[in-house]
Amino acid sequence: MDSQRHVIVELWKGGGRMRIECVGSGSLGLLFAARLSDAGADVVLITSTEEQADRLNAEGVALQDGSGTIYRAVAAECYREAAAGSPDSEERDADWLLLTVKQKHITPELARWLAKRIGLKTRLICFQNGIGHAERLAAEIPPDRIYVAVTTEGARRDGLNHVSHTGWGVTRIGKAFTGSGGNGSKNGTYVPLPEDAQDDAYFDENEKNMRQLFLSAGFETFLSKHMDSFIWQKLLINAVINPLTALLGVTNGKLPELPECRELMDKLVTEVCEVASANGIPLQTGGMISEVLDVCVRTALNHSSMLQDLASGRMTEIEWINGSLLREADEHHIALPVNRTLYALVKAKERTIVKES
Ligand code: KPL
Repeated sequence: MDSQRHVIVELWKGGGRMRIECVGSGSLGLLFAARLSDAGADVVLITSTEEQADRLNAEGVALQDGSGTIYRAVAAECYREAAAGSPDSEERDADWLLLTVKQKHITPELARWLAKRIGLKTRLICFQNGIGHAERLAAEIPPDRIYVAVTTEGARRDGLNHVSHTGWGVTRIGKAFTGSGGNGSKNGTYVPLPEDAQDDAYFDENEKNMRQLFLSAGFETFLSKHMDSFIWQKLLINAVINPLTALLGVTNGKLPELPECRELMDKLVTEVCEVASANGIPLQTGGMISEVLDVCVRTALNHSSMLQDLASGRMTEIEWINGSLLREADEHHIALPVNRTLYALVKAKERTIVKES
């Protein structure tokens, strides 16, 4: 155990171990559960099926990375079972719920279930792509308990309890509703955000302890007061890369190599920057084109999540990525012809191949 982790674990001995519940046992849920548990947290994974919960309880999470496979014991509960009983005492309340399901699974029923799961001290961190989920959850959950996160950790689920950590990234976490609208803009031009000072009095002890836990688990993590800006940058990246890779059936790295695609990418970025700006998040087109190309290079071998969804006959997240952008654009009377066309093509593709209802 390295010295930093040792200090954290010592710190918790007085107040007990930090209790984390990962709601969603896909690639990110399994990754966080294994590494945070390894770092000393008490972790419970909430699964969608009993089969997965049984496998996890019997074998733990098998986490594979460059240095081999580790097995990490975690407790798992199936969502249906967990829904039947609510936490019986404050002792059992989680400190943090990590919501790692996809947007399409954030139904009013799940929001009500989460609301019951939130005890006196519990806070919820949402790791979804796209926008609109925090607002939907806030219909059932006190807004000051809702956090959003943007992560570039790379993970792939290889089985019910198997996950590969395919690339280390950066994770930013902050309150979903700050009321400040902080976005790094100055005179209408996007200025790259400096990281907020991590010892800022704005962040409370629970937030700082949670960050320390993530750091101890090896995740480069920052608390941020400007999540709006990070969310929109990620939204733009997903709105460009995901539908194009999904429709063409290519890896992320292939996109910039195709001249027709490069042209579409430029147009898509320009459109999204216009909507972002109308929403008070001025993103600079040139800077964002470079950012998208950089992500394509850094994740060159990735099959985007939308490509994976279509390949497996699942509904995609198009509704919460390009679909959300279209709805925002309509409110501001902005036309998004390229986004609209890609949105329609992915919806049509879903109709032809989706196996799930
Ligand atoms: O987030 C992603 C996704 O696939 O959803 C990117 C950044 C495009 C990486 O594949």
